[in-house]
Amino acid sequence: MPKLPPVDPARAAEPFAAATFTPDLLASLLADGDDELAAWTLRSAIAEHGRAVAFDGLLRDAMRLVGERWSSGRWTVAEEHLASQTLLRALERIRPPQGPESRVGPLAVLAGVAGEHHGLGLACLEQVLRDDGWSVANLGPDVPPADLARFLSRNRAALLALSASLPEREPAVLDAVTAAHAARADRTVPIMLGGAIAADPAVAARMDVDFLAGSLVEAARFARTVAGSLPESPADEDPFELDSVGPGSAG
Ligand code: B12
Repeated sequence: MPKLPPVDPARAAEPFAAATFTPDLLASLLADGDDELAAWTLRSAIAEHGRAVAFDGLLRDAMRLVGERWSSGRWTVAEEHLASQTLLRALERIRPPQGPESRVGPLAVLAGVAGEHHGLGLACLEQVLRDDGWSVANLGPDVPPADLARFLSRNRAALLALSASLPEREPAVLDAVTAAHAARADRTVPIMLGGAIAADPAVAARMDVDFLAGSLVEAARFARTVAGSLPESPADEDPFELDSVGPGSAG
């Protein structure tokens, strides 16, 4: 049973101190399948620190605990899977509100490289970028490079964010970067690489990318620089369309 903060109805409207929301509490809520309380802890941390800091801190540390308990055998794959699924549902509950501006903001394409099954970091990045006014196409984990290239050639992306965790994913990152460059030969789409692989300096040195993000705070900062350097685009321009994706355009 997770240790929940005490509930006193008379003090319900008072904000909780951030220290109440520990990674240990969040990890337990996630492994209990409680997306409602997990969302509440995340929402409180976001209110206090902002979304990127809350995700880089509380959320990442909670999932690190999940990983430790999984690899030490204290929890099984079942608990890890339940925690991951619960986190996805909790994230759905705390999605930033989507106003009309989210449809006209510059487009960021997010993708896990081929073979990469870790997708929670991308789900977090999606929310951070939406908060900053980006339109986001989160393609999720395990995107084949050829399909990524086709998506980029069909859509007016202003930023590509690639994700990879394990070191053995290096060839897949190189393939994704090569495919992205080939799709937009003018190389006008800056590429940012994130996930644990970006923290390995030896691997990072071999990557032909514009930015290596060790955290969502850094990623948001880079994305703001990119957004700030974009030419003004007409308000009615749809960032999702360069060519139509009708039946005739496949292949
Ligand atoms: C959940 C999880 C899984 C789930 C993922 C479910 C899902 N829907 O994503 C599943 C079950 C699929 C999985 C599989 C595997 N996993 Co796993 N997994 C984890 C776990 C517990 C949490 C990862 C997570 O989502 N964290 C939350 C996110 C938000 O944090 P994050 O990934 O660190 O991302 C942060 C930053 O890196 C950044 N970020 C992330 N992505 C991006 C992208 C961009 C563009 C940017 C800018 C930033 C950014 O933002 C985030 C917030 O700061 C970790 C434990 C840990 N220490 O993290 C192990 C862990 C990463 N997994 C591990 C392993 C070994 C595996 C497997 C090989 C296990 C196996 N034998 O099959 C497979 C590999 C699958 C594959 N082909 O990719 C190891 C990796 C060890 C290593 N060598 O690095 C870890 C560390 C567990 C451990 N302690 O051993 N895993």
